[in-house]
Amino acid sequence: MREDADFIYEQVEKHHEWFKKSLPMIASENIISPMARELLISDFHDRYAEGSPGDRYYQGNIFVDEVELKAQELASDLFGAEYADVRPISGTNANQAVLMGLGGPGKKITAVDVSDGAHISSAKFGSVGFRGMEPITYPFNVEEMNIDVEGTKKMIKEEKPDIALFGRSVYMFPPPLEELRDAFEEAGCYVWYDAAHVLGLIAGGEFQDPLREGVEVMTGSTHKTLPGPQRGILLSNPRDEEMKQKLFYGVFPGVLSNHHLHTMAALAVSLAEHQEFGKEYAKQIIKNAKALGQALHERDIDVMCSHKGFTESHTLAIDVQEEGGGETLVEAMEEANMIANKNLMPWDDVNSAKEPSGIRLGAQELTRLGMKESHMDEVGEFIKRIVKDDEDPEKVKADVIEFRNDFQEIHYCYKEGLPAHERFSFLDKYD
Ligand code: DSN
Repeated sequence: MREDADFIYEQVEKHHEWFKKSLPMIASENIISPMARELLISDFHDRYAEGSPGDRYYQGNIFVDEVELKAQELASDLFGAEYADVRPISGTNANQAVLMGLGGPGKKITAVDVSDGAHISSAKFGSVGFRGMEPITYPFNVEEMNIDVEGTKKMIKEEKPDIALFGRSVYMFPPPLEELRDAFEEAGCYVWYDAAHVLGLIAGGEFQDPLREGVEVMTGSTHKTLPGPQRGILLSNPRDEEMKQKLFYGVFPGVLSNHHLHTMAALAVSLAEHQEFGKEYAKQIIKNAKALGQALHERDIDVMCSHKGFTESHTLAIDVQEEGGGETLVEAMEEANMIANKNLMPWDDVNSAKEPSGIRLGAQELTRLGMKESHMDEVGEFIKRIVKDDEDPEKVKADVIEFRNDFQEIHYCYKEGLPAHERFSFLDKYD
């Protein structure tokens, strides 16, 4: 019914209005650029393209092929990868493709534990389990918020996994890939890195460079620190042709048929933009995350890893068990127009995911809106007023709205300066 359709539009409008007035700090999100966003409503959305450029199962892909080839070229270039597959439609989908190609029942995989910040797709109850495998989890050093080097080295040597998987969703510090290199070589395992959270930092040259540190296949979603469309990517410097073929067929027909062509076009534009603006953007994200960590720490909030500058990425992990736990506090923050998520901390049982003791914060979207280190102090004060002072969220919200008023435009992209949460202008034509 028409009223139902109108209802949906109303909700989206309200959502835009709300986000215009909020501080978005979910570490896995970002705002797509105006040029890339425009492509999401193109005719590419309405088409199918199975297979790969020049080898399709549908007609009508002449220009789609050009875009896919360009996206592959941009991705290869940006990440120094011999092989780039831009077809996965999400990070989890890219992970499933690797598991389809390289994994399988009876194969051994080592991975980070979910409580230690791994993504659910690397868990037994996620994609790894779905492929009939059970991850053996790395020993973890809570002080350092990273996997334990010596323990992991020993474990890889003893277990001799088929695949060693790295990467996390609470990702402050790079895993010690170089230190583990001998162990990988001895085990002969495939080394796989889920870069979703830090993809834009890697591309900007501001995190580690996994494909030069022993990693053979890297996956990721493309809408976090790489501020593209909601989509995935698979990048590899494969050890041989057989590995490349396994990855290729792992994607199609392994885990997808069509691959959502409008978001692929948007991804290509986002990659081009990141080539130009990625370095500067990545640098500022990290500076802002560190500054936010410092601002919270000075306000007596327990940000993990104060002894090592809180983070080397966009992410901060905060222990709020004393202040009421993650669930209660992110709800109060939301009432004050600060959007963050509750998160498991290493000491939490995975079954307490709904009521964990931590909060995860990301600085990538605040940075995209033009904020710098000095603004992080103000953001820290807003958070403190909720977390420490238990102030009425309505009062904090009024101040958040006023503060956010100065940050309405998108940066680090072509057509920089356009509004971040405007109503889509094209809709007016169809009223
Ligand atoms: N679950 C997402 C995150 O927030 O990290 C990644 O898919």
